[in-house]
Amino acid sequence: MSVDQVKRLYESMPAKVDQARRRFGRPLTLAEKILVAHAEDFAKQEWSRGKAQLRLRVDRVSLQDATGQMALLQFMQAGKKQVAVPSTVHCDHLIRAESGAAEDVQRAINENREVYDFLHSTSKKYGIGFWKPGAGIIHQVMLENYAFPGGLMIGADSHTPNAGGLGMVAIGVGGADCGEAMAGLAWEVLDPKLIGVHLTGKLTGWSSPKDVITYLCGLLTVKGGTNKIIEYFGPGAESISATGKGTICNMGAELGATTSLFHFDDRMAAYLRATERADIARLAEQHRQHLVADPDVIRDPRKFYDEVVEINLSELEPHIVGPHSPDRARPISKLAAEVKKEGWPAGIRQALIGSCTNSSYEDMRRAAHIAMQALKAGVKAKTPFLVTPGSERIYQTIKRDGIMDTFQRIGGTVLANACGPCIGQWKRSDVGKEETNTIVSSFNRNFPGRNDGSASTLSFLTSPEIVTALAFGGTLEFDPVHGTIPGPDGKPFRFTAPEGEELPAQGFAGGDAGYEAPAADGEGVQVAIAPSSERLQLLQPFPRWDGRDFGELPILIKTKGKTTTDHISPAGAWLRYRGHLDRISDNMFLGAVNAFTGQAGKGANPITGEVKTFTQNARDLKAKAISWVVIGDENYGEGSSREHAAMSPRYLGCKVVIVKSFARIHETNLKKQGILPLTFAKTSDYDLIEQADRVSVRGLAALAPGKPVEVVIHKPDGKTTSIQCLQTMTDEQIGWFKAGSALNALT
Ligand code: MIC
Ligand code: SF4
Repeated sequence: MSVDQVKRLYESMPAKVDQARRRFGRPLTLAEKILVAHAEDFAKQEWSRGKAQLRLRVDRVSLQDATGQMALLQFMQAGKKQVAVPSTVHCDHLIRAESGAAEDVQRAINENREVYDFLHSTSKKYGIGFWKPGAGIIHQVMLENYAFPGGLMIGADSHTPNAGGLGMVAIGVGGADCGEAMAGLAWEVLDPKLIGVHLTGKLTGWSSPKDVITYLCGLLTVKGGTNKIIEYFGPGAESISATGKGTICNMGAELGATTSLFHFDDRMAAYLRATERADIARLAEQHRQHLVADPDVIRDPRKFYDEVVEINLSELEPHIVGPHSPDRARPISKLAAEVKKEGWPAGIRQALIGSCTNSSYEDMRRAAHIAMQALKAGVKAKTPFLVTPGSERIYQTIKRDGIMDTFQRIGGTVLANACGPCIGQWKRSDVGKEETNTIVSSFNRNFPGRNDGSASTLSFLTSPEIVTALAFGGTLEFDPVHGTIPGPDGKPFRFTAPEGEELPAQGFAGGDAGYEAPAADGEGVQVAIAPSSERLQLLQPFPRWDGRDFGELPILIKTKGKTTTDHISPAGAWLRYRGHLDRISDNMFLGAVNAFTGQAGKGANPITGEVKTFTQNARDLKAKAISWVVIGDENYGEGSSREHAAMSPRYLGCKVVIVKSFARIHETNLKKQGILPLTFAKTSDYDLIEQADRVSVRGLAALAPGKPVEVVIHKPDGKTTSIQCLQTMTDEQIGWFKAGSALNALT
């Protein structure tokens, strides 16, 4: 977005915000100001938190190479010549960490040539900016180049909210949402409730931005932010750098939040200037009052936010979360006791820093400060140490400033500027497949099987500086804040608290950032997909609803416990097939735990009784033209924005998903793909459903917003039980269901 467009947005804000203040009869929070300023039609729009469906005009769309393939395939079906809003594609997810930055990028280019060519040529053709493999992780690149205070962005990745660190409303969505916004349609989202987080005190010593969010994850849990925006404010916010704010907003995705953001302040202005956007910094300073909440909101937040959380940063202890869920939190000082009690292996096998959440200059500086202390004292790292910088800009800067050298001197490996081990793109050979082992990282997600494909790996998340110190302690029983480790002379060695400036004193290093602009006229650019490709497949429209109720459908799977998108559609090696719906559907539910047996990935075929993978069973049902249902637990579909977790079930015959509760992005993805998402009105009805049951859904022709749906459970002995289920579909979404998908409804 050009400076002129930002200027126009800011100039349009006072009148719109004023109109909203009059209509709502009260002052506004920052999130509300931004939403109001982006309403498609403020006057016609209904505003009601937690109820209304907002139609918004977004300023930007961001895509990465794994989810972006489907987003672009769907965009292409709309038949447009150019994208209607500024958009970029970032090649970051497909690079496997194996031997170090340069070799890994080259290998990725060779292995993924077909996909990169597709992304490159579609970008060129349709007016989309292209960030080459190795240029950086989407969210870090967005923060450095495109995010700006007061803007509204959507991105096909759940950690898009990273840009909230610069005061932007940035929301993770499925690829279909992106495709539609790029085709020029308004974008819809449930008017979110608002959580205000009031920050007082000051981050000092070992405490870091990561601890704000890991602490909050423990407090609010992985579903605590669902359909809510988290707005941070208060004097403590000033003690956090813009990139630190980014860390907090990024990992707000782990609360299921719609997004998170901070009010505009001088730290953001400083970051904008350091990343060569002084013009935007100046504009934001001129319009400062519209880029923060109204003074009355700050004075009396409880009146204007739905919930308020108080955090005194001066008292916040460093936290660590895990294993297996980001809300399993405790202060680092309490970890050793829990490790003993739970019998987790205390020895740390790998320590990893970086990722989109924690790879700023400040993060690297503070981690290097810890490493330097150990180097000076002659203490050796006890675990392998892997570093993923967030962008080429960070990579070049830490190289110039000797930080990379410090990491290498402690035996660390600097990997490509990419997702790598965070998303299972990690060739690890130090442990056996089923071996229970412990790793620590500064990443944001730790679902089973995520990093190295093994559900036996226990992954703990904390700040980069604590991860670095733990690499020297080699055990979860070491508390770097209070404890000591043996020095080379046998005497106890104690780390002092990390230090590190937030921005490089000499400015960021330059170099080839890895960006390629689209063609001025894309008309002649060819986008080719070989029919024999196993990586890319053109999409065929899903069939329309046939107008009939669903009668006695078998249950393909009833999941128990956490069913994240990593359980439904695992990543890692499967990232290879993200552009090929048929191929990727072979991974469907591989990680999901079968409630009837406790086993992951497998279940009895509802017709033949044979135990096979859920995909094999689904393909068998599909061949017999039998549709099926999914029964799920709480916060079903938590985590990633990948719509494959909705498309594969849809493609293999799923008609309805009935769960205790949904995560926001996944529920929308199901609606977009024409699957009926229902929740049990009475949560305990989940327990009524047994393996051999059949499920009917009645009254579909009368589907209407807010109207419950009757579901009938048929027992094998002929008995039936009728239960009530709820749905959250708007008129438009009911239209998608009837058309077979949102895309069918468009064309
Ligand atoms: C993730 O962190 O889980 C991912 C991989 O970035 C996903 C996107 C994907 O599955 O491609 C996300 O966060 O949405
Ligand atoms: Fe990549 Fe991990 Fe960030 Fe997702 S969370 S964008 S996989 S670095």
